Amino acid sequence: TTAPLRVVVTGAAGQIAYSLLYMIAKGDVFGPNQPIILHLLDIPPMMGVLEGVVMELADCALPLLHDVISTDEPSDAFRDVTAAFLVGAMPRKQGMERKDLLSANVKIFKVQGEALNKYAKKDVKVLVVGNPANTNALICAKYAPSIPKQNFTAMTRLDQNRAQAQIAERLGIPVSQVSNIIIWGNHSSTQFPDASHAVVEEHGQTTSVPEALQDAAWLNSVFVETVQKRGAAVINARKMSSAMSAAKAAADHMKDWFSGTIAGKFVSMGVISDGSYGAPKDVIFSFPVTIRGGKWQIVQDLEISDFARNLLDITGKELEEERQEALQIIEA
Ligand code: NAX
Repeated sequence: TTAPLRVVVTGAAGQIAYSLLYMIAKGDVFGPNQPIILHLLDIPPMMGVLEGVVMELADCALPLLHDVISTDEPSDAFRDVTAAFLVGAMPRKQGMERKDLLSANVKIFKVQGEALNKYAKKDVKVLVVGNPANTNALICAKYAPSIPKQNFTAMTRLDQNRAQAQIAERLGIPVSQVSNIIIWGNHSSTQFPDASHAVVEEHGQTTSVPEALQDAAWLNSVFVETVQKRGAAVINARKMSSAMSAAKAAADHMKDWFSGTIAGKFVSMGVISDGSYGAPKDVIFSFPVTIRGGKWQIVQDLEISDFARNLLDITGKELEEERQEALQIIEA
């Protein structure tokens, strides 16, 4: 029998976690044969709510879920974990700017980086969902020097999934037939959703998305803006930020990281930048990656148009600014 895997979810009393915990506990991420011990972290005022979540997890009667530890202590939450979903943060409210979030959240991710450094497995895979996700991941890595920087990632998979859905809808085909869409840069309104290397597969035939669409104007304007502003559109409609879709994206991200990508396919993840594609170094930048043996690699040698170059530079610059602001907050 397989030994259970310890998986921590922070913000476990929140709305993304409410969907995500079920996905993890029923085997969507680590497979149908991998037992799980869930570690749930939230803040002291949420312990009552968290107790309700623990009750519901028990009531799901899930065979893979061997144990649940719920706590407000990072030392218990991060002990011996192999995977970490860092969801807990202050969520963006209607009308709130991302920049306002930075100061509140940087401190959280410093504490959690230190706890990961001290208590987690040295090969722990960390996915930061809480915003500003890229910069939070960078801070977290900075305070966990005993864990490789490659093990800290930020979620842009929701943006990728949104982009995929937009393309599929435009072409009137199932989402499963669309792949290799890229999200470049920051998980913010400066992100660049790029379908120029994406492909459509139908009846064993592969066509590039630009060729299938025959509508460059739509791809460079409406498509980009729709994806960039999708989070705000969901908030406007639901009066709450994306939760079900965010949980699904987090599950997709971690599943691919642990089990690898299919030959010829890539996915987007915020990872520590080595300067590929002229992106700034040492920020968490979303790149197209392939994954094998639990290790990601940035896809190289994709052609970058002048249009793309400009947008890559804008989102890279924003990440450098966020890094600088975050470091100022920490040093103050
Ligand atoms: P909720 O407010 O429903 O839940 C957040 C939970 O985190 C709360 O229970 C809160 O008590 C807890 N929390 C706060 N500080 C904590 C700490 N120091 N340690 C542990 N737990 C803590 O927000 P939810 O809708 O679940 O969103 C969570 C985060 O995901 C937000 O920052 C949000 O902006 C971000 N998102 C990121 C996305 C991405 O693509 N990267 C998309 C969806 C989402 O907007």
